Amino acid sequence: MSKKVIDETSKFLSYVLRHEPQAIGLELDTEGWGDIDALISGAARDGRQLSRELIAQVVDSNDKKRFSLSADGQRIRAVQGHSNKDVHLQLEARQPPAILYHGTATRFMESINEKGLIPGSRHHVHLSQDLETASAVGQRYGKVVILQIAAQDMQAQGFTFYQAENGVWLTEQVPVSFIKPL
Ligand code: HQG
Repeated sequence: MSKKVIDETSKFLSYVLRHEPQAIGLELDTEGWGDIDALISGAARDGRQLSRELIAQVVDSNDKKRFSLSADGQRIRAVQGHSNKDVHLQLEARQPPAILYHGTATRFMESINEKGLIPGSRHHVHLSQDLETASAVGQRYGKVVILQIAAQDMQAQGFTFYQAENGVWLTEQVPVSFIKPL
């Protein structure tokens, strides 16, 4: 399958599995799992040709491991990034490294300096362990600023951290006092 088809399918799967399953009449359970046959038939009604092979290829080749398959191979979910209100991943709290990074754009800094980091439409604020990822995330929105987050200090103050299956760190919000531009 061409890279173009794989990339387009990955974007489509992100859209339905994170945000709008109802757009193709797909039901997700609270853990975000959707039935692959229902996904394929829902997508077909929307004029999009998927197959189990294509889906498996997207899951395997995905640079950020955005999706996972159930052990029986019948279901698929996005591992982070959700905004859908019916999905509530039961993630285990984990101890974060001392510092985590968040890449954002300069134009958001005035508001971030006032309110801290907030999740926006997603369920969590997304943080990464490495600068490269943070930089790539920030670039999507404009001129990049990398923020250092004092994650262990936050945890000591009672904030909870989670790690998605693909390594992305998640927390509900980051108050201004724990944020320092790199
Ligand atoms: C910003 C991608 C103003 C925040 C990435 C970000 C990630 C504020 C934007 C995942 C703010 C939200 C998530 C405040 C935060 N005022 N702006 N108080 N607080 N923001 O896309 O973190 O490639 O929802 O800095 O890799 O950029 O799609 O979050 O710029 O893991 O798999 O509001 O999405 O993954 O944007 O990215 P997003 P994000 P995928």
